[in-house]
Amino acid sequence: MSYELGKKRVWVAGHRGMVGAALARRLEQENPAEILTVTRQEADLTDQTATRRWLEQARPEAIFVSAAKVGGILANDAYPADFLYQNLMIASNVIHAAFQVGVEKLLFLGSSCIYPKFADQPICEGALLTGALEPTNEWYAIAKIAGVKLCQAYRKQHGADFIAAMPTNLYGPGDNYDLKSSHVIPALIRKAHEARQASTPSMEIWGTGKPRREFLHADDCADALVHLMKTYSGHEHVNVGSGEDIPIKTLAHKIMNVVGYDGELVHDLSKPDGVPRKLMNTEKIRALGWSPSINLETGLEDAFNWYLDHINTVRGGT
Ligand code: GFB
Repeated sequence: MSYELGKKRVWVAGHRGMVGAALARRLEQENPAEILTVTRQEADLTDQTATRRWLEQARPEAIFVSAAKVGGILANDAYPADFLYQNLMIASNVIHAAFQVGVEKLLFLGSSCIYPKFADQPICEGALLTGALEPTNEWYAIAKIAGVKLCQAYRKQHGADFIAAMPTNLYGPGDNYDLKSSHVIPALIRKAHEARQASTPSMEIWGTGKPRREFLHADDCADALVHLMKTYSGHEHVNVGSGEDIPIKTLAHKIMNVVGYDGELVHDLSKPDGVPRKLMNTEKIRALGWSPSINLETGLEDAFNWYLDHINTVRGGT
């Protein structure tokens, strides 16, 4: 199948987030009639009436649901109600209202944390709901699983062309650099930079450094999502990843190298490790003709340069 975005009215829900902003940049190449955006002040997507009103007025033909409350391992663990409630509401409100106003195609973004904590590696799409979740992020995962299931339910009951993608851990321009709520890459970029600036002999990483993670640059992710929108229409969600993972300790050394900091690593073992490993099987999206183009080293340099350019304005910036 081929769904062309050219001349369409496309809404990027969550355009101020890292993925939404990358999507808005990437979509320009498709020559859509219009890329629609709305701020939280104009339409709070956790509010059913406001969401419906916005969709009735904006009338998009295609929607990327990249709006979500996101955060790193500690934020997920510390604010379970916020992560569960806000993400459930956004998914329910946007997907239901999209059906009501007759949107042609919708792509919902999940996350690799929806898979069981001890899933076989690399994780196939079919591993969903086959085991217990990782406790630190089960709240976020449950909301994202509900979003995937909503897409499947509207497809099954009403024939709506709603699909879901499951991105791995993402990083890139526009990331969150607040040390309490960020993911590991922005946290370590900031810590290494500040340690270098202050000539501190060591910098801290959380946990043992042994967990392995797969990382994908936000621009690669946006490219994959546009590709899926154009080429995929099916019940099952699709994994979006780089196909490679590395231990956190190795990642830390790569980041120190990019930043130019050569101090020691100190482990804060009071912080959680989370899932031991979550490498996704990406055969399905590769068979659809997509593969990533930004390797981790280049991507980390890009993220660091973005951080330096925005150091006074980034969320959680110094
Ligand atoms: O990126 P991160 O917060 O997310 O942590 P998760 C990844 C790993 O890096 C964990 C370790 O093992 C952390 O303990 N780590 C080391 C650090 N130093 C740091 C640090 O300074 N900051 C952070 N944040 N981590 C999230 C989920 O899990 O992944 C979300 O909680 C979502 O639901 C997201 O799925 C993609 O990969 O552990």
